[in-house]
Amino acid sequence: MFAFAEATWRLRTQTVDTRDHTLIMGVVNVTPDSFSDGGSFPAADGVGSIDHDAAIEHGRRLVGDGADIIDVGGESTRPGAEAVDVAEELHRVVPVVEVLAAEGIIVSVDTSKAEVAEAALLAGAEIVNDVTGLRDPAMVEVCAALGPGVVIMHMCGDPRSMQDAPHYDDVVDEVRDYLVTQGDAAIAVGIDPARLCLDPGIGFGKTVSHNLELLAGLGVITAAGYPVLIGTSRKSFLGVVLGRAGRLTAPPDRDGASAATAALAVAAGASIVRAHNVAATLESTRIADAIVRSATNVI
Ligand code: PMM
Repeated sequence: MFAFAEATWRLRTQTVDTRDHTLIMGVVNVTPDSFSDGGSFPAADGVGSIDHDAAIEHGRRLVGDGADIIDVGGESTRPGAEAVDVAEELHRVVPVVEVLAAEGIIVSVDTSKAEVAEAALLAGAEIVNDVTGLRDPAMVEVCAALGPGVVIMHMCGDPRSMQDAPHYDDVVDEVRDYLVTQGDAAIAVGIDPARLCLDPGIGFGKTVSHNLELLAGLGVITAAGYPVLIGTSRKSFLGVVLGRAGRLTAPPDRDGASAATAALAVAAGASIVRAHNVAATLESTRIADAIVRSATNVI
């Protein structure tokens, strides 16, 4: 607990740090079917068409609420979700990235496709958020060539299969080892270590117990020395835990629970928190920020 260590993260054209506060990454899912609602923009006029203007407006609103980074994604990673082809993902994501980046907003692109990452970076994105943790050598090449901040996330399997009986002997150690190995491989092909950020991938090929153990052991992952991003916002394990307490929740009802996990992640040394409800996350993380920084000063 109270493991505050200032982190610096080099992005494509700028560097961010956590001297003042834990960074908040607001979610803009430009998809017709994100599981978490409240950040998903299908057009009213039919399947597959996307309301870019509403997505852009939502990104601006999240910045107004205090988001430091906006994460724009065009492919749902919901368990069992169908893959989206490159052309469709480009169509969903690039116009949104272009407008928000031109307004000076730090934009992250949530994609596992090298072509989409490249187009988004050329449109002004600063960060590639790859939920497949740089498994694709073409993605590594794009990141080495264009120099974005890179989020390496752990996922067991792929979104279609990841919740089929995931098993770990020690989830914290295995996830940490995987992330460090992927980071080493990225560095070996020329990605600047100062541009890497690790994410244990809460909900991606993990049972409820695995998710809770990862959050309890987050300090083991932050101790690897990279900035750590954590995404718990509105996820189903929160619904399961709340259900045990007799509270049945849809994803948008889980913002209090999400904010609680965000505060605990800050206490364990996380540098970036990914959230749908940025205002609620800002309140919980700023309090946690004040506490961990005060503890550092006492020591
Ligand atoms: N979770 C979702 C999508 N992208 N990226 C990172 N780095 N970490 C996460 O935990 C994560 C992510 C889940 O999807 P949602 O945006 O629909 O909630």
